Amino acid sequence: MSKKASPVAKIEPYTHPAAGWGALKSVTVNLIKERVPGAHYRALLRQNQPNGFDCPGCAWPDRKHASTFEFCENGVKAVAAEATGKRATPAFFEAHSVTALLEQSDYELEQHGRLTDPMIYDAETDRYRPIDWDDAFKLIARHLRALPDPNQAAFYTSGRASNEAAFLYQLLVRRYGTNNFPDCSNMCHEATSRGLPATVGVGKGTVTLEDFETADAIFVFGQNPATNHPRMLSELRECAKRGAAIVSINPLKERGMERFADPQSPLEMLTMSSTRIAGRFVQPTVGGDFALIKGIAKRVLELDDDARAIGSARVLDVAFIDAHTSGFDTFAADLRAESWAALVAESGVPYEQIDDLAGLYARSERVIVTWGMGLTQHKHSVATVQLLSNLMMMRGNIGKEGAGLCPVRGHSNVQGNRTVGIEEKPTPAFLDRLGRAFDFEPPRRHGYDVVETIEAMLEGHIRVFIGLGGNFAMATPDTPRTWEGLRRCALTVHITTKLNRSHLIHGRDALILPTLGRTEIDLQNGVSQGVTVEDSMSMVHMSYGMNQPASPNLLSEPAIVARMGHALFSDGEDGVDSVDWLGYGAGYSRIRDAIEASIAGFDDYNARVAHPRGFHLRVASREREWLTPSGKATFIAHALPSDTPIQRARARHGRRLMTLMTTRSHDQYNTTIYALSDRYRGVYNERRVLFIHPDDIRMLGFEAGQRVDLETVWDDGVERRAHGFLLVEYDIPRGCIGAYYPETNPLVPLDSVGDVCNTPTSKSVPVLIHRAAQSALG
Ligand SMILES: Nc1nc2c(c(=O)[nH]1)N[C@H]1C(S)=C(S)[C@@H](COP(=O)(O)OP(=O)(O)OC[C@H]3O[C@@H](n4cnc5c(=O)[nH]c(N)nc54)[C@H](O)[C@@H]3O)O[C@H]1N2
Ligand SMILES: Nc1nc2c(c(=O)[nH]1)N[C@H]1C(S)=C(S)[C@@H](COP(=O)(O)OP(=O)(O)OC[C@H]3O[C@@H](n4cnc5c(=O)[nH]c(N)nc54)[C@H](O)[C@@H]3O)O[C@H]1N2
Ligand SMILES: [Mo]
Repeated sequence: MSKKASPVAKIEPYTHPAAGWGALKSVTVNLIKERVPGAHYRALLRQNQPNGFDCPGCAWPDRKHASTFEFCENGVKAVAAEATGKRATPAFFEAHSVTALLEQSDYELEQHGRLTDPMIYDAETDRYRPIDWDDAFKLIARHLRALPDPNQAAFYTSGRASNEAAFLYQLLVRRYGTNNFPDCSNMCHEATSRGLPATVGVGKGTVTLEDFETADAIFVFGQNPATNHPRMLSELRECAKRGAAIVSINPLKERGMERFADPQSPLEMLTMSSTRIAGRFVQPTVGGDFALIKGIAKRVLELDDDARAIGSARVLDVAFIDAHTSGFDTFAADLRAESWAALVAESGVPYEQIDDLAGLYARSERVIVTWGMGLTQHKHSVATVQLLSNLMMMRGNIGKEGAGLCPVRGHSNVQGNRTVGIEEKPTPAFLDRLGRAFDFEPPRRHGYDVVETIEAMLEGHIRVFIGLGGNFAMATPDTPRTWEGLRRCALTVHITTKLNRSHLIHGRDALILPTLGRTEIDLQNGVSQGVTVEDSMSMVHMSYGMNQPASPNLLSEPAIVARMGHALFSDGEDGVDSVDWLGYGAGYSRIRDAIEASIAGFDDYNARVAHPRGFHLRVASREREWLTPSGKATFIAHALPSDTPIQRARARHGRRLMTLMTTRSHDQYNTTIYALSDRYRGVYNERRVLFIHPDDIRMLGFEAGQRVDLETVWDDGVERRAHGFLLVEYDIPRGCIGAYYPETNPLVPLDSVGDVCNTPTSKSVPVLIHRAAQSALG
């Protein structure tokens, strides 16, 4: 990739509170850089407001009592990226071959702006050229019909798609005959979605925003809200102000968890003051949460023993455990048998701190635990999520006001996508109802997730790849192998707003289908259409775009899916399909009626979602109804992991072996790189940085500011290296290092996945650090 003359890298610790004036400045810079037309500014004021659009940034919910303008720096960046004045037109593609575009960095690709017309790859000129929409749909239908087995096609979804688009998409795919639904969730909160059903019956969180108003303590595991869920900080600020205890559990002391100046608060902004957020910082080793949570639970059990011995009030919620749960005795016996030495060693957290956390947990009447990628992208993530659920059950902290489980999802509608059927392992009940509603027999065989899709591409089994949003080539692990897989496909199709690398790593035939963004007016037959989304706390609401479309030749996502369905099922020799595809594309309330008919919980969908703030989709566990086989919430015991890839690699390489976590900078949205800095971590104009403990730099014989290469320790004979990372001294536990994704994805082996969830272990990669090869310097 080319390196244009770029500003010099600078490392300078950030000493201000998170957000505040720095955020306002960053917003202004962004709007100018993106050349956002003035008329689109008002869109920023209607973000997450009734009758406005749902912010495409993150899945954190909105407050009922709308503040006039819920300001969020990274929300504005997401909107500005979509409302940009820049365009990637057919003339742009005429001027750049795919080979030439491949030389550009992800940051440069993002700068070309919005796509304007459907394009098809032409091998002779190595360029994308325009194609008519109808011809594009016919080409897709031809490829899909030519496959001997529908399971040879994979249909990816990224979590920005609306409920309407996602529902229609899954209907198309299942009528076609497969459950191959790899989705971004497979790489994200899958450990939550697979872990929670076994303990509490539902793979979703149990809290709503109101619960934050009365929680006594909030434990934040593995999350960087100042960057990834900035509106969560306003909530935590309120909690901190009324005296709730906030604990950050993270190998890094993320700045936003220390002090926060709320741009919503004129007083804080004018007086340059700020609010202290977390009162406690616990820094486990990367992947140490499993042992830490188990340690807290063990200590809570001991505190209960002590209370019983002196006849004072029990620490355990015995009434809850008796009435609502099963498996407690086995769980407790396992905790008692675990040695403190092992728990302390594996967590990297001193006993005194574990004791302090257990004391806080036991004293607090109402506790919320929140978690993000720091918990879900490890080998033992499912077990870790289940241990967290156990801990909460010990004191009845589920299904109680002010308390509960709060997984914090990423993409703004990733939770809704799963609800409406983007699921490679659908339940029989779901399929039965869908089949009844549409009078067909849906495929029963489980489909491929993300990792299985890549494996099947490499085996030559998957021939057609269709992506509803996202950037599959960059978001996925083992980059060179993923690229090889994509290039083996007969057809790759991307429904997308902007150019990204996935469009350049293509199959023999390839299509780019440009779509409206959520911020844009979506007219069908002259009627403005809204779409619906479900946030991280199961609130479903309507979103109306308000900007003029980036180009007259864009189609909405539901319209694209509808016309694909029409081309596939109604245009062929089989005659007209029983599903009125074009009818669905022409009015989305009909899609919502279809969702109501086929998915539980959506009664009166159109009516309920018309309410300005939408409605809460029932979560049974929140109401202490346990949809587990036993009908009870279930304690699940888990032994401390042994013989993990990290442990094996460390046995071979000793202290030189490092556990790498790959994470987000402040200036990116997943694979979309807005700019090259990471303000709160003190990094400017550089993405290839490596956060490392100063003593580890010395131990390895390096110096801060030096460039190094990373090499994965894996046992399949494949060499995995990433080059040219700048060593940055950082307050991070010894033996652990951090760097940004997606640059580090070539280091994540395809078969390095979480148990049960099959999520790439993006937060625990065993690596060695080498002096940079000469060629990578300069
Ligand atoms: N602006 C912006 N917003 C976003 C995104 C974005 O890229 N940019 N992405 C969206 C998406 S899809 C998602 S999933 C979310 C992601 O939001 P987060 O869950 O915050 O994701 P990350 O930044 O990958 O990592 C989170 C934190 O995990 C910590 N961590 C790493 N390893 C461990 C560990 O072993 N234990 C613990 N306790 N902590 C650990 C890291 O230090 C980091 O602070 O944000 C969403 N929102
Ligand atoms: N190493 C490592 N890898 C990771 C992670 C990590 O922490 N570390 N995180 C993982 C996680 S949590 C996730 S969620 C995945 C993200 O994986 P993806 O969801 O696949 O990736 P994104 O970067 O969010 O996708 C961005 C692209 O979506 C398209 N897009 C944007 N808006 C729209 C829209 O409205 N409609 C359509 N159709 N397209 C749109 C644009 O073309 C843009 O380039 O990455 C995962 N990969
Ligand atoms: Mo995510």
